[in-house]
Amino acid sequence: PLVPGSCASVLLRAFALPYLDELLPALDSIVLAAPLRHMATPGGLRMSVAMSNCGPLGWVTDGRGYRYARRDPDSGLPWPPMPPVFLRLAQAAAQAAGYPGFVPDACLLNRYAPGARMALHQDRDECDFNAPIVSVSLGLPATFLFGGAERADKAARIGLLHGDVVVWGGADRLRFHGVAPLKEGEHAVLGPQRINLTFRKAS
Ligand code: MD3
Ligand code: FE
Repeated sequence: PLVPGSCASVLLRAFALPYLDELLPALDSIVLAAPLRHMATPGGLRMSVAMSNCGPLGWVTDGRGYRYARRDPDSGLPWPPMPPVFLRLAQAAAQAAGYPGFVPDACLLNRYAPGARMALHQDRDECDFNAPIVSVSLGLPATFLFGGAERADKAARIGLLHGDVVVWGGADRLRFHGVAPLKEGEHAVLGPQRINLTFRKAS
């Protein structure tokens, strides 16, 4: 269990490291085709995290709300395909965490520069809350905030490092969560940033 009293999520320390020689060049290609951008919340605020997507569906936000879309709204093109190494990593992690048969159709790329953060929220835009979300942390360390069923519930703080993978599912799937402001730093491989990948079954 990640925190006492929970058993639905599994932290796989360094699980992504053996995949990175293949995964990082694929990540570069994705952000060339679909650049990271600061989307606007429905309320009109610019997100401090820069985002892009790969796979059949991509998560977007704008003045009309949050949703999954088949096309990049900036280019009008379909999102770049999910590279085979992304899918292999996500499926191996889900399997190792006790979720066999995970088939993600969306991968959200989040880029945190120092100071960027993600406020407490729930992920509710997917159709099937029985499917887990697999997250892969790359680059600078971050403090993940793992709250409860209500926004006001006290959040546990979990340090996530380069290569860590977390599989979030079951009773934890709708818990509030967020990321504390990223501390300044320089990662040996990724430089002054953290990149997080989240694999989802959106439809
Ligand atoms: C726990 N991203 O993109 S990933 C997000 O590090 C998001 O960029 C964070 O929250 C990041 O929506 C955290 C880990 C994560 C993702 C989804 C969850 C944890 C979750 C859904 C339910 C519970
Ligand atoms: Fe989230």
